[in-house]
Amino acid sequence: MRRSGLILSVLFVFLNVGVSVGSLAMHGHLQSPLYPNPYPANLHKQWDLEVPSGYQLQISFNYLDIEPSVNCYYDYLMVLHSKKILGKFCGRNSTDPHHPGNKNIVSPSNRLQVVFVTDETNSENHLGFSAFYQAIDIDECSSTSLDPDSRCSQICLNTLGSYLCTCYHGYHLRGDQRTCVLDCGGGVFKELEGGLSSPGYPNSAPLGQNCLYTISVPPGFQITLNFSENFQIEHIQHQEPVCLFHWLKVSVPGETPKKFCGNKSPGIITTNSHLVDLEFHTDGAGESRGFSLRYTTNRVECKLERKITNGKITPNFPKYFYRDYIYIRCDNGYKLMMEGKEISSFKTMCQEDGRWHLSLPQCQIIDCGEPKDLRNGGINFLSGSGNEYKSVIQYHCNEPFYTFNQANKVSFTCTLNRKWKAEGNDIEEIPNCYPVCGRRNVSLSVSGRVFGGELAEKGMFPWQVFLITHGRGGAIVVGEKWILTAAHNLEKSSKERVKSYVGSNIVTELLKSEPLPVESLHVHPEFKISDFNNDIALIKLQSPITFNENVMPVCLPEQDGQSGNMGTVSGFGLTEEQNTADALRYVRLPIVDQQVCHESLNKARQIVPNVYPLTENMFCAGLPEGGNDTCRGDSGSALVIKNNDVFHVAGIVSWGVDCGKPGRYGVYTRVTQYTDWIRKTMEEN
Ligand SMILES: *[C@@H]1O[C@H](CO)[C@@H](O)[C@H](O)[C@H]1NC(C)=O
Ligand SMILES: *[C@@H]1O[C@H](CO)[C@@H](O)[C@H](O)[C@H]1NC(C)=O
Ligand SMILES: *[C@@H]1O[C@H](CO)[C@@H](O)[C@H](O)[C@H]1NC(C)=O
Ligand SMILES: CC(=O)N[C@H]1CO[C@H](CO)[C@@H](O)[C@@H]1O
Repeated sequence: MRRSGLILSVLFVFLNVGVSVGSLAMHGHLQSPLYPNPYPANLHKQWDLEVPSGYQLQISFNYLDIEPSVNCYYDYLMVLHSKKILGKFCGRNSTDPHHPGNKNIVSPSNRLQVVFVTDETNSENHLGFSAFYQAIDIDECSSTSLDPDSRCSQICLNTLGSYLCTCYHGYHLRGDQRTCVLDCGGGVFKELEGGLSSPGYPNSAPLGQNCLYTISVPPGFQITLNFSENFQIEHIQHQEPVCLFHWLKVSVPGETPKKFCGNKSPGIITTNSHLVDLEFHTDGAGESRGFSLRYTTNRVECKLERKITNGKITPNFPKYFYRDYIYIRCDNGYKLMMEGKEISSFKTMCQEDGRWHLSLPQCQIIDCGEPKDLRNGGINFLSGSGNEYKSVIQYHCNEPFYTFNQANKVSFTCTLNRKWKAEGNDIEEIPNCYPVCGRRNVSLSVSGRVFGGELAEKGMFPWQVFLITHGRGGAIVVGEKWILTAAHNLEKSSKERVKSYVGSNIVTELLKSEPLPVESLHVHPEFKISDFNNDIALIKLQSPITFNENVMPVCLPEQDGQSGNMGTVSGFGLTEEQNTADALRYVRLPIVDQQVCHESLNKARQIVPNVYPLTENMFCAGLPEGGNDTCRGDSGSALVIKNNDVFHVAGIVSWGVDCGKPGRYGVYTRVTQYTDWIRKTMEEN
């Protein structure tokens, strides 16, 4: 507004000049009549000179020769302005006291009258005068001719033909183009700190003002106002509202504006905002000296809503402000978790709204996950829990049915790399639990001194299998998936027809359970039904048996049974001839010398033709007096020998001539001949 006002006034002046130039000359020439010849007598001639307004008229003489006389009494040239004589001239040259010389005469305005008067003679032939006049610019600013109502109140600028008024800093020119009033100042303050005050402060503020100031700094900064002590805004006593005519209103977005007046400085106002509007208002009366303030800003603070346990915040400052970054790292053994998910690193920035752009994560203890299951074994925590860092676990096998190989470590620790590590060992593989063979988990009520068909107690022969193929037979558990039997039991049988039952001594109970599903049959390749040589076969099960006190494997033999050694044979066929048993029975029988057995069989061959030849793959067991023996239905069952409390399968019930007759012995497959074949078959299948 103020600037455009200035431009308007300049245009206005130019307009005046333009008009004047059109009708009035800027300069002119005048001379005495007849010049350059002597002037006539009895003259009274007047020139009314005028130049455009806004200029002064200046006249200068380039020649003047008028009869000299005291006070130019006879002839003279007179210059007047509004009847006021500016000069009266006569004389021949500048030595004459009334001669104008080189002096210019300037009119106070744009007009001038020149009068030339002569008396009745010009006897000395004076030539008269020649003069120029021109418009010269008035210095209105220094001129005292301007009437007081036209003078500039502050700064006057002289211009060609006119003048301009302007104001000191902090003031602006009013509509009269002449007087200056105080500026409201300010407008928008964008610096992070600064000051502002009401117009005229600390002198009286102009009346009828409504000055607006806005402090606007970037979001993320908060403005604090610090009002100076010297504060005075008109305050009408006992008038409600108190700040009725003059006031300072402070507005912060989202809050009710506050009005201030009176003599008490508001002091410090913490706005918590990056935008503050101030309105200073005066009406047409009263007096206020106003206010002055300095404002400062500080960055918004982001608070840490909680401590980080088991972790570190960097950098570590007492407070964090807008644009600060923090990093969080967890202590060794802890991991960064955010919203239930693990993150690899964490960094967050304090935002302009005083919040972190990401909320703080947790440091959670690392864990190694569930340790691997140990088949036929279990895990105990030696220390720690939840699979957490530094927990120590110990594997154990389900004793007494399974056991580790001695070399294996059984303790594992949850390490920093989140893996279970065996102590003092780089191996992460867990050990295996191997079945314990040749043991029984029963305390027998009798010492087993009785020979012959005794009923077996529960768990006494846990390796005993009840086998049904084309008929009833027996078999021997030798591994988790392996059953040993006589080859002739599987003669003309398919794996589907082979039904194996374990876990009880009672046939009717066994038959209530599901038979063990068979995967494959492995009859010794050199078995011949014609001579019963190599009467040995393996049955592979589809899934491993879990051993317990009722089912356990027997050990394979390390060495041959010597003649005279006592063996024990169990079986479901072991009773008087022709009768099959419901309960498992057993007999203890001595191993018979191979030569004695030969002879026994030779004798039998005299009565019974086609008695099979006795080979080195067979041995005999039994009592010379007969009575207690194995018989049909026992085929495939084990003859075991106990050695250091461990039972080994020495023989498989194979064949015999009659059952329980004196001088006759049962014939058994000599298992020591086949341990390599058994191990190879089990490894390869
Ligand atoms: C407020 O201003 C006064 C004087 O200008 C100064 O002494 C004082 O320290 C300031 N207060 C704050 C909090 O800035
Ligand atoms: C049988 O096994 C259990 C553990 O399952 C054991 O406590 C018990 O002593 C064992 N008994 C015999 C006679 O070995
Ligand atoms: C055969 O076993 C029975 C027990 O069932 C026993 O009484 C008998 O003495 C045994 N016979 C011989 C000859 O050892
Ligand atoms: C310089 C000059 O011309 N001076 C003359 C002025 O007039 C007087 C007579 O009035 C002469 O005597 C001067 O010589």
